[in-house]
Amino acid sequence: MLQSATSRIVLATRNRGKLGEYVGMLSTLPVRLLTLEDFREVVDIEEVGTSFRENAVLKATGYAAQTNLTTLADDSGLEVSVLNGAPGILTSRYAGVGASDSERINKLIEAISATGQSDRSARFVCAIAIFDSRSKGLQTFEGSCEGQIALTPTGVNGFGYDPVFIPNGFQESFGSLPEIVKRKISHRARALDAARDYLRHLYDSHA
Ligand code: ITT
Repeated sequence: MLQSATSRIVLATRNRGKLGEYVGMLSTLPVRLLTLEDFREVVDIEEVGTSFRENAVLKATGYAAQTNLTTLADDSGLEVSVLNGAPGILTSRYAGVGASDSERINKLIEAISATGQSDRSARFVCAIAIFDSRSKGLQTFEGSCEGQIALTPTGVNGFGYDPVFIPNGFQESFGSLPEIVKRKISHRARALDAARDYLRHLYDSHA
């Protein structure tokens, strides 16, 4: 298929781990992938929504308005059963702004242990919002991945809480499992699978 001048999509995230996963998972789509690094003047969008979906929409529409291009944004996080769904939409700020992944993981392990309960079930959730700059249409898609929080972190693959998240059906964390596994079964992979037909339609009609 010939690519038209509009066959571009902005992956609107400052999270390099997410970005790497999208580049891998979107490699078969006939589009040129751009990132926020391609737009030096872009101002960060505040995540003031009350759900993953609302925050993904804020990011997709906010960055599309600044780039004038079709934009895909992702808001995601971890919901832990014994913490009543926390950290949820506050996942990236769980140990304060600027904290490291290991500080966030330690805080999570301590919070679970402080409940005194043995249930370690949790789920990763991902909401994707895509704003089509041509039709001005907005679509959202969601995916989740159920699992358990490990007692201690293992592995160096992935990012964020991957070293302590053991997806159901596996014995190892996303940090230890081969990256190809995460790219098939993760919350992000599932949300993107739900978005694939829409993306194909979008770029077929752009060509
Ligand atoms: P952008 O808003 O720029 O995309 P962010 O890191 O702030 O980057 P979110 O607000 O969506 O993104 O926060 C999601 C946080 O949830 C992220 O920082 C990780 O700590 C965690 N997270 C999300 N998906 C994850 C995954 O696949 N593996 C491990 N941790 C994940």
